[in-house]
Amino acid sequence: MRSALLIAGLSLSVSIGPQSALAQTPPTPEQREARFVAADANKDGKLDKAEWTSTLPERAAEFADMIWPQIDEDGDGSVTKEQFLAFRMRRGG
Ligand SMILES: [Ca+2]
Repeated sequence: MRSALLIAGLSLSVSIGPQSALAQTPPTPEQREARFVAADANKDGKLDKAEWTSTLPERAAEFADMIWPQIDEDGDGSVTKEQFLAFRMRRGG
C-alpha cells in the first residue's frame, strides 16, 4: 500500500513538472543549486523537510510526505546539496 502510494506520488510529481510555467525547460545545475541555496533558510548547508517542501510547486507540496523519503535517503532528517541535486537528475529533470 505504502509503496503504491510512493509510486503514485512520484508519477504525479513528474507529470506536474512540465505543466509548471517554470519548468518549460529543465533547470540547469546552476539553477537547481540556486534553488537549494534559496531554500536553505538557516544556511546550514542542508535542507530540512520544511525547507525542502518550500522548493516544491504548490500542487506538488501535498506529495511532500511521499517524496521526502526518496530524497532523504539516509533518513537523517535533512538533505544535502548532493542529495538534492542527485534526486532531481535521477528523476529526469
Ligand atoms: Ca537548512
